[in-house]
Amino acid sequence: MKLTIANLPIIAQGQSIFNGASPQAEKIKSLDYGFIAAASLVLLLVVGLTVFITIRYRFKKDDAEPKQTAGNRKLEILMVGIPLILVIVFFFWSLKTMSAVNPDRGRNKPDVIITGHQWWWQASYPGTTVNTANEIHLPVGKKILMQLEAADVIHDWWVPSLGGKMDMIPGMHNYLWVTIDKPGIYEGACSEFCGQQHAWMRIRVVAQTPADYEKWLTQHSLNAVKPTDTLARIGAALFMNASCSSCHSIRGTAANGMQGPDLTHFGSRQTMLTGMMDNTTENINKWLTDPQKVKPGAHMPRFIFGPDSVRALTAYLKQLK
Ligand code: HEC
Ligand SMILES: [Cu+2]
Repeated sequence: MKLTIANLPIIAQGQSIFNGASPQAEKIKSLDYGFIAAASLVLLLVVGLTVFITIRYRFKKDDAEPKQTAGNRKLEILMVGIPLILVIVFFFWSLKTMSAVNPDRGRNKPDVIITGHQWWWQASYPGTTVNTANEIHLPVGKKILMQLEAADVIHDWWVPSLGGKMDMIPGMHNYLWVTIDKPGIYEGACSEFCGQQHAWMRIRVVAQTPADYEKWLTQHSLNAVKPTDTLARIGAALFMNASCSSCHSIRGTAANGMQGPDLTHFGSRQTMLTGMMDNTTENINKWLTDPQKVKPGAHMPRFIFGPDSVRALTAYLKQLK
């Protein structure tokens, strides 16, 4: 079967760290297993001793006051020594994992710049004109350097099956390496509380074979198509006049706003509003009729459109493949 975006398998739907699909995630997973093993042993020891002592030294009739002992050098060394050794082991193991997963970027240039906005993701690809949102396309089998930024408040990038987690902080450039093993759709979410719609700030990484990725990049470098029928033409005119254009860009038109997602190729996205819903005519109609009802707090105002205007706008947006 040929993999297209429509039939790419959704990997790690449960956003699990145990579902690694990158060498970075694998390294983090080994550390996680180490932690879980050590924590389980400590838990077993504590519970075991508690149960043993409760039974062995329970109060019996006619028991005299037990012998009182103060201080026990051997026991104290053990009680401080074991936790100290555990902390030292995990400290160095964590450091080693961190530098293996996310080495210094040196002189490397980022392959993609991802910016967290309340409550959506912008992705631009240096060296191309591509600027897209929410569905982030990356090639498999290549070490990719992501530059992570924030436009407003602190956000946090985390796709568990692709490894590292990284804060996005206004005014700072953070970097994260990722190598994706196989094509698929990987899900993640913003992991730093960033306001009302934080929970709906989902991430979708669309990992493609290098050939498919290049095709996608070429296609998305193109300007937006012109509306092909009357309804869509009315929609395009409305888009320019109803101030949509002051917040959204559609390359090749006068719309060049930067407050909201770039819509140049909106019609080719499968989902909208950071994975909140499928990109269908019905859902776009709902969104344009009352954004605040669909995603309360979203930084897009409610317009007073009749159903005909909404239909025209949607017809236009659908054509922006
Ligand atoms: C004040 C700025 C602003 C204006 C004006 C505005 N939008 Fe938006 N729009 C946004 C923001 C911000 C989002 C992202 C919302 C989110 O996901 O939290 C958005 C999201 C969208 C989306 C979904 C994009 C995606 O990939 O999920 C569409 C479609 C859209 N707007 C169309 C329009 C249309 C059509 C108009 C004009 C009627 C319009 N917008 C006017 C700010 C604006
Ligand atoms: Cu966020």
